[in-house]
Amino acid sequence: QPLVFSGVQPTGNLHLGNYLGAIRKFVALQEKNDCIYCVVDMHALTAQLVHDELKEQTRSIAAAFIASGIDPTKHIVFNQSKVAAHAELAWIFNCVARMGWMNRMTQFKDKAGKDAEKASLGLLAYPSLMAADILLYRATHVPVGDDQKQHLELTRDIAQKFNIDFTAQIRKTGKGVDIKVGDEPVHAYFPMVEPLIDGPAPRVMSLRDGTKKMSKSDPSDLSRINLMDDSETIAKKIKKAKTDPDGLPGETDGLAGRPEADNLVGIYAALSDRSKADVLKEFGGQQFSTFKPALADLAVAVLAPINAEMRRLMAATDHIDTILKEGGDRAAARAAVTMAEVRDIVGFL
Ligand code: AQP
Repeated sequence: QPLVFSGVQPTGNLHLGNYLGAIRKFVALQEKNDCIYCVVDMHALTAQLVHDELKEQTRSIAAAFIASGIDPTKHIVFNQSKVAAHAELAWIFNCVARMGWMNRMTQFKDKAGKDAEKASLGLLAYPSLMAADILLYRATHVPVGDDQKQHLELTRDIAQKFNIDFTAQIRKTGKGVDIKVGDEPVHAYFPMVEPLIDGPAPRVMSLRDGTKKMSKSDPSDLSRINLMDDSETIAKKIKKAKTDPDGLPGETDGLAGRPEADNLVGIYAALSDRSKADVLKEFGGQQFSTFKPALADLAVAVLAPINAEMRRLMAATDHIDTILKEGGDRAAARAAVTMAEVRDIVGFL
């Protein structure tokens, strides 16, 4: 039975990269799948420990989910800290995962900066908590942007090592399935999750530098389009976006070595649910001075209704708080089933 899980950190304003790389996919997946979407507030402490706006930002991510079209009555929307089992399973995974695996994570290296000794233990263990988020619900599919690929590989490594280390104990519970890892028979409890990364904009790049990903932490606000930007700001940012002097090519091959052009075409394609090739059929041969206003109109048409609905939802927070509370209760009930089995497998009395 496929189960979709993904999370977004309440660490600042959501931007177009978060929307196209993650939230838009969440919306599409809910049509045919059972989905759990989480505001990962425990992860947010790794970015900023003392955070006066954490509650507001948690609500605002939930508002973005709902304003984008996620139905919290059919699926589960909640904030991570409501379900303590995330931390409990993460502790077990801390004991399964190896230090070397964590030290190799490029996100840890980027965020820890030059003096990794001074980074928090939480930042190093971030992928272990992420593995717990996903595997607590025994999720099978995880829609994320391309930057999370390495963390999902680590989630698979943790699941695999747990399955191998505890295979005899899993067999006793009768809750696993027989698989082979190499030639070794393993009774697997946790599934191998599939990352869902594809699409025309799996990594939306900065509008100021096509080689850097669009990011909440970029000091230049012109580098990103925020979901809360008004229409004029969106148009201004796209107008100022860096481009090269050539016009748009007729085919995708012509985007090679042109990161800024590739990025803008990818954004257009993702926003209009088309392929890049299809977008270039329409705009190939034209100048950016023609393409940019069309892109700005499209971005405003998609984002303005989301922006307006987010503002409406944020004006009276009771509704959001109720959704998160009910979602948390439903998530906790599912998590309890996994944790009872995991405690038994591990040997906790
Ligand atoms: N630029 C991006 N393109 C495509 N997808 C992206 N995601 C983030 N940036 C891009 C995806 O958004 C989801 C939620 O991300 P997160 O809340 O875990 O935050 P993050 O990856 O740390 O996002 P930021 O904005 O880039 O923050 P900083 O500046 O702190 O690094 C994930 O699925 C992610 O892949």
